[in-house]
Amino acid sequence: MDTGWYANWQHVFKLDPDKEISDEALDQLCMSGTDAIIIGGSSGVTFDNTVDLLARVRRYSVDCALEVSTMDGAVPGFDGYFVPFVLNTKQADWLMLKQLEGLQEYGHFIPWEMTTASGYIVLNEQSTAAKVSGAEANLSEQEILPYLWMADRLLRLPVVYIEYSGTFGDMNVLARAASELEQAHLIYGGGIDNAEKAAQAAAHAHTVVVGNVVYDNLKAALATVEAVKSVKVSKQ
Ligand code: 1GP
Repeated sequence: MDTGWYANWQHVFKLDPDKEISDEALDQLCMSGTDAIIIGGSSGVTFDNTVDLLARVRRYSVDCALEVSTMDGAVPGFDGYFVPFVLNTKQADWLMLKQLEGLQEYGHFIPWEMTTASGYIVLNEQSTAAKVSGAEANLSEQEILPYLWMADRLLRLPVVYIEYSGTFGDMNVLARAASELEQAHLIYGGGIDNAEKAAQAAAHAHTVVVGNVVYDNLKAALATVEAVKSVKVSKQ
């Protein structure tokens, strides 16, 4: 059974602390009925811009989690913390070494009960996430399977994150991931810019993450909440 603090999250907006967002837009996102806001980004994340965005989201009752990708951006006071491990890279930094550095520095202060390792499989070669982490993103469905087994069955990671950041992913791959996982919570993110795509991802993933479209088309971003929720209701 999925018992993580994020277990009931079906829809999440991911906000980048390095990007501007108006109070009006943030109000609509936080009041949209989404289950949570995740704060995280692949570049330009600092303590100051992370604290600032957390404080603004804290005016609302919506849950707020941090995706910890840099030491600078490690900020206390969130409802939960995801620590990403990029599985499909050969760069040890992103596999384990940066995370280890974090523990060496802040290990005594970590709220373990709300801190969760998420195994990322990064599948868009063009994304900043892929470039920064050196991910070998050009993988076929067959090639992805060992990563899923590694994450879910060998390492028993609580979360597997299928990350297509910036482009809408292959839903056959996502469906396959959903059917292969035995215990991990499946998160999907990437290229969701309308209700239809959100619904497609929600058919397979436990949690659907909506990122960039928030900055490009707020109305379309808001429509993804209802789309995800109705797929989940119809699956019950
Ligand atoms: C990024 O998975 C998220 O980490 C969301 O991706 O920005 O493409 O929606 P998009």
